Amino acid sequence: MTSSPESPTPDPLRPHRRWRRLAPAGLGALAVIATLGLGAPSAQAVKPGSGASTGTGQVFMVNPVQSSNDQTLTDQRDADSAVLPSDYALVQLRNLDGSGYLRGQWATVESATGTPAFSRTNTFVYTRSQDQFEQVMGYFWINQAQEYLQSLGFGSTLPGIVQQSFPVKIDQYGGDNSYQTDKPYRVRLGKGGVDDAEDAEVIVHEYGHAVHASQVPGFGSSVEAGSIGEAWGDYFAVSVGLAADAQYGWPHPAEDACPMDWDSTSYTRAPHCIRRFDTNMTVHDTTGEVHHDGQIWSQALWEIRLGYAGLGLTTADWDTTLIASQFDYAPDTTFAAAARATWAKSLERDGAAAASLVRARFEARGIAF
Ligand SMILES: [Ca+2]
Ligand SMILES: [Ca+2]
Ligand SMILES: [Ca+2]
Ligand SMILES: [Zn+2]
Repeated sequence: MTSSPESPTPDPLRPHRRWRRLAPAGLGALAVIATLGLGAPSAQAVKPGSGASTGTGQVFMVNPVQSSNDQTLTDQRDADSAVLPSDYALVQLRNLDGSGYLRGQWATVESATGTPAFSRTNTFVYTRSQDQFEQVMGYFWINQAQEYLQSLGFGSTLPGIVQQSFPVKIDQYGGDNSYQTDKPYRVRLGKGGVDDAEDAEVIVHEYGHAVHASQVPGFGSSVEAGSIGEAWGDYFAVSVGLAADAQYGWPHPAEDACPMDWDSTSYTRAPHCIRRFDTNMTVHDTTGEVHHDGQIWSQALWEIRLGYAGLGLTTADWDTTLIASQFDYAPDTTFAAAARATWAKSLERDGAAAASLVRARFEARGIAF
């Protein structure tokens, strides 16, 4: 469906309000935009952009399966009716550059599908059938992931990670598979099945690859390093989503340890998770396929997260330690070498009990060092 960026969408900040916009003194007739009888003003040529760094967007609360635990939801060819109004939330958009487009300090949306979203009031409220909805998801969730890293100290007390505006391209390309390329940094989000950018865990997974590439240029040049990359992307996606659920008070009745609950409705049986953190696979179960083998690593990451809570530490403590340790991974690391680096960082930052937990959870996966 086509839509102009601002017209058919109700403006949540000004419900039911109709007004005549008057020209600033001296600008003359060109700047008079009469909107009487219409919901919102049309584009104004004289003063593009809002000049403001914050705005309002409508997004999914990670994804509609995570926020509802309705495992019967399906794409229905991108129909608005496939989800409920309660699956959406209005959020503040931050760090915008004031251009009126979804561009900012940490994310730049470069959509190849649909008109680029634009608002002079930085108000970006769309529903899933509109291409601009995915643009808003891309902007919000990349910024959210970067803010999460910063909340842990990366960029202040610890080295910064992906210290640039990250290009997010939403493509029509066919396969149901997003990917990230690190030269130049960019994530492409496809539109196979459920549109990839309708699931925050797809977006943040891809950004997770950029995190590794930023920490260790060229990371992922062995099968085990590539598997760690996929595992980290899944873990980071879930962790950022759960942190957002806590930050905004969003419901998350679905299973926590489940990446991409919504995107995977197109290709999994319920409960829908693209991969799992409880396969109990060990290094004896590797196939050489990085997404498959990554589930060995991601299970350890998840179990350490749970174990930290039992030690009176927080998920933020674990995520900080894990991410800090990733600076010490070689581009072609082995599971064992990376596990040892993670153990050493946990000993340094969180003490002996945490370090022995880290060692035990990796050993349970057959990763000994
Ligand atoms: Ca869509
Ligand atoms: Ca998809
Ligand atoms: Ca999830
Ligand atoms: Zn990946």
